[in-house]
Amino acid sequence: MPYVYDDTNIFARILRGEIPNKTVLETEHTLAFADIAPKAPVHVLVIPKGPYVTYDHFCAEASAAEIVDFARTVAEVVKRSGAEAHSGGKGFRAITNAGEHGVQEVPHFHMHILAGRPIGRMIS
Ligand code: DGP
Repeated sequence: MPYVYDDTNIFARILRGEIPNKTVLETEHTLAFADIAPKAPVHVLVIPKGPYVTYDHFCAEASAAEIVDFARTVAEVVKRSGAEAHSGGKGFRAITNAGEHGVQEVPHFHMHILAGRPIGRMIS
């Protein structure tokens, strides 16, 4: 089944400027902004500007330029938060939820960057 992107989702509306956001970083293909309900001292959402529903959709159909831009934006968000797992930072978690079993609420691919306190985990 093809991926079907619903452009009425809240992050599409943020990208169109219809809803305000606290932007952390913006590049040609990617937007990073503060989560509205932060679960940690650092809780940033990183999203591609293109219409991708889930991580696998993004990896399968985004251009190389979009994928590299996204990955580099994640790295820059981590660096700016001071949470690098090297050079003195205490680390972070990068989480992406997909679909019903992945408990995804907003159907526009996003990666949560959580840091600033020990972040619990469900798998070991
Ligand atoms: P997920 O379950 O992975 O789909 O998480 C969606 C996240 O999006 C959740 O942590 C709350 C956040 N969120 C929902 N609506 C808004 C909004 O309007 N603005 C911002 N900044 N974040 C939102």
